[in-house]
Amino acid sequence: MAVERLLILIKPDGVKKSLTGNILTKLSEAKLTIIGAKAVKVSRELAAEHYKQLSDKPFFNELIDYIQGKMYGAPYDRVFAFVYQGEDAIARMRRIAGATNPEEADPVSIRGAYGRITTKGVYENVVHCSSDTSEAEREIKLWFSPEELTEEIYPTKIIDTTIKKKVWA
Ligand code: DAT
Ligand code: MG
Repeated sequence: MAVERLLILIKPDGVKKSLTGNILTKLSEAKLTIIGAKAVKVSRELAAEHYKQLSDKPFFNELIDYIQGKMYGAPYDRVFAFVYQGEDAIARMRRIAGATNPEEADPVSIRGAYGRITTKGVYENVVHCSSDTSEAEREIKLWFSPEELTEEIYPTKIIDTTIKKKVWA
């Protein structure tokens, strides 16, 4: 079995329900290594790029509002993003996360235990979990820059830029 990486997001419903600790404890059963971690206020652009394969779905706009935490407002309008690495990481994490539809998910999985379907039909399923290695690579590169990860998992290059950058005053 190969070493894999994947993106995990604790979505705004998980943040609002104060489930971060419970979710990380449950995920630690997979015995993987965290190689990146941060809190993110999700822009509309990032949300749409993350879910671009679903852009033709009737629930797309609600999905974008949901991952941005629009309905929760500050201080819950954020996600916690993690990159995990280890043997067979994707299948192991998806098993712990549970099925996409929280009503169909194993009741002891994260989504089965903590997810719900809203009256608008949005699956509030608490976590995002990459579903295969190519999706994982796309998502990790979208959410993290090389210097935010402790390991160099994909090739990098050095470029000259004149971009203005915010630093501590
Ligand atoms: P997963 O998150 O399990 O990889 P996905 O990639 O197919 O599932 O969909 C992404 C998210 O979109 C999912 O976590 C919840 C939402 N979603 C998917 N199918 C849905 C549906 N039929 N109704 C409402 N929301 C849905
Ligand atoms: Mg998916």
